[in-house]
Amino acid sequence: GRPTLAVVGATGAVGAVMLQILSQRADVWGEIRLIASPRSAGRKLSVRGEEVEVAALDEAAFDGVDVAMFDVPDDVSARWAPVAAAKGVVVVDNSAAFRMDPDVPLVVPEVNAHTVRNRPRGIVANPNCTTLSMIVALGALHAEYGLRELVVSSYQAVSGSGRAGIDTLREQLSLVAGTELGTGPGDVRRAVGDRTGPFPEPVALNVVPWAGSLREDGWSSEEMTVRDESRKILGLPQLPVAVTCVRVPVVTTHSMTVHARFQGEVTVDGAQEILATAPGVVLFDNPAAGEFPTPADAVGTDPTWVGRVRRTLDDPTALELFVCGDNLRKGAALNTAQIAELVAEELA
Ligand code: 2RA
Repeated sequence: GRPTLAVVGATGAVGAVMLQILSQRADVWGEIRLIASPRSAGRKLSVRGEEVEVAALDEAAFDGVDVAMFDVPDDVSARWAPVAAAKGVVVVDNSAAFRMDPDVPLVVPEVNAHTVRNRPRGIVANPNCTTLSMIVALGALHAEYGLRELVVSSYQAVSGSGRAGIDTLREQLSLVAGTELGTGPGDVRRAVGDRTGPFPEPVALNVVPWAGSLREDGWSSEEMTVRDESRKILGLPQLPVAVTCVRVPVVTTHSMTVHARFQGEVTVDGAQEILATAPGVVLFDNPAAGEFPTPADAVGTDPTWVGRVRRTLDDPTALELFVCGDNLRKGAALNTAQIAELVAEELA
C-alpha cells in the first residue's frame, strides 16, 4: 500500500503551509497522521479535503508510520526524531538539530537528491529557510560554472520566526500606522516599547541587522548556518562564504543579494540561460520593463525567483543577483515535502 505519513508540528506556521502543500501536490501518501504538542491535541485540521484530528506527540503516535516530517523546535526534534527513527520511521527534520551531523544528509532535491539515500541514522535534514531561498539558483550556476566564493546579504521575513514573528510585525504595524513615526531617533522604539517579540529591535518601519543568537567574533548563528549549510549542500567544504543576515518588515518570503565568484569568466546571457532552464527557478529579469522579483509577488509560490542578474563590473568571473523565495514553502514545507516524496518513491 501507499506509505503512511506523519506531520509532527502540524499546528505551527510551517505546519499550516505543509497541510496546504499536501493538499495541492500529486498525492503519494496513504494515511496522513497529524501530530502536535499535547496542548494542541484533539484539534481538527483539514488536509486533502478531510478533517483529521491532531494526536499528541508520544512514542505510540509513530506506530505504523513510514515517513515523518518534523516542523518543531530544535529541542523537540533532538528528543523525538531519534525515537521515531528507532521505530523504523524515516524522519525528514526541519529543525537545526541534525543539519550539520555528518551522518545526516542535508537535502535540496534540485541540487543533491542522490544524498537522501545515505542516512545511517534514519534522519534526513531540511536546510534553513535562508539557505533555501538562494541555494537552488546557486546550485544550477555552480553545476555549470564552478562556484569559488559567495558573499550574500539576506532580507528576511518575520515568519522565519514562526507565528510569534508574524504576530509581532502585525501588532507593531498597528501601533505605527497613520502616525508620523520614523522621523526622529528612537521614536519607533518608544512607540513599540517592549512589544519586540522574537526580534531584538522594532521591525516595523525598520530593518534589523540580526537573526539568531550571538556566535564567536560578532557573527550571528543564522550567518554561520547559511555558510555551513551552503558548503554541505554544494559539497564544497572549503568554499569562502560571507553572510550578513537582516530582518525586514515582510511577512513571508526571504530575499537575498548574492555576489558569486566562479572558476572562469561568466556572461550575463549564459547565466540567464542557466537560470531560465533550471528546475525550481524562475528568471524574472527585465529592469527596463520594471521586472524584478519582490517578496510581495513571490509569496505563496513554489520557485526561487531570480532577477537583477549582472556581471560584476570589476571581476568578469563574478555575478550579482537578487533572489526571492517563500520561506515557508521552498524554505520549509515544500522542500520537506519534496524530500519525503523522494523517500516514498524508494519505499514503493
Ligand atoms: C529565520 N531562518 O528566518 C530563520 C529561522 N527560520 O528566522
